[in-house]
Amino acid sequence: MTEATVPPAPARSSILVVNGPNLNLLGTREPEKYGTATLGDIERLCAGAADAHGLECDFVQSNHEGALVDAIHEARQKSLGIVINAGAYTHTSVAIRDAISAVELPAVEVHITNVHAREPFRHHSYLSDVCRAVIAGAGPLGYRFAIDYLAELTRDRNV
Ligand code: DHK
Repeated sequence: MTEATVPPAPARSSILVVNGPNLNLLGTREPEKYGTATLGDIERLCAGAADAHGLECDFVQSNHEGALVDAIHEARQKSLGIVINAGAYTHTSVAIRDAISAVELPAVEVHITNVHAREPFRHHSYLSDVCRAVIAGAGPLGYRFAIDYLAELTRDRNV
């Protein structure tokens, strides 16, 4: 088959939304900091935001670092981008950082709280400089902003 007759690969239409440790407890976890929205509420928010752009979301939440790395690797073949709240692994995980770098997909780091207004150990992120954008302190809306950004970034692009 000549190059001219090779059909174009179908455009990717799915964003991977990754949530790390303890985010399964949203809704009841320190609501004065994290609010009362559950992880299910946030996933519905993400799905609605993606749908408005003609996109879909895949979701993963795990309390285990390796499971998050595996999920990021799987995105390489099927996702157009990654939204990631790695929870506490944000501040500790070279492995998650390296996974984001390795898959070469645009990623957005999200935090529900403003980590820069919290304890000093939350001010450093291993992920920020390998992500295209960082959103912190906007609550669950941060996930929606991240999806809007990725949709705009990848519009008309077969990533
Ligand atoms: C969530 C966590 O679980 C913390 O470990 C981070 C982040 C902040 C958030 O604000 O969503 O430090």
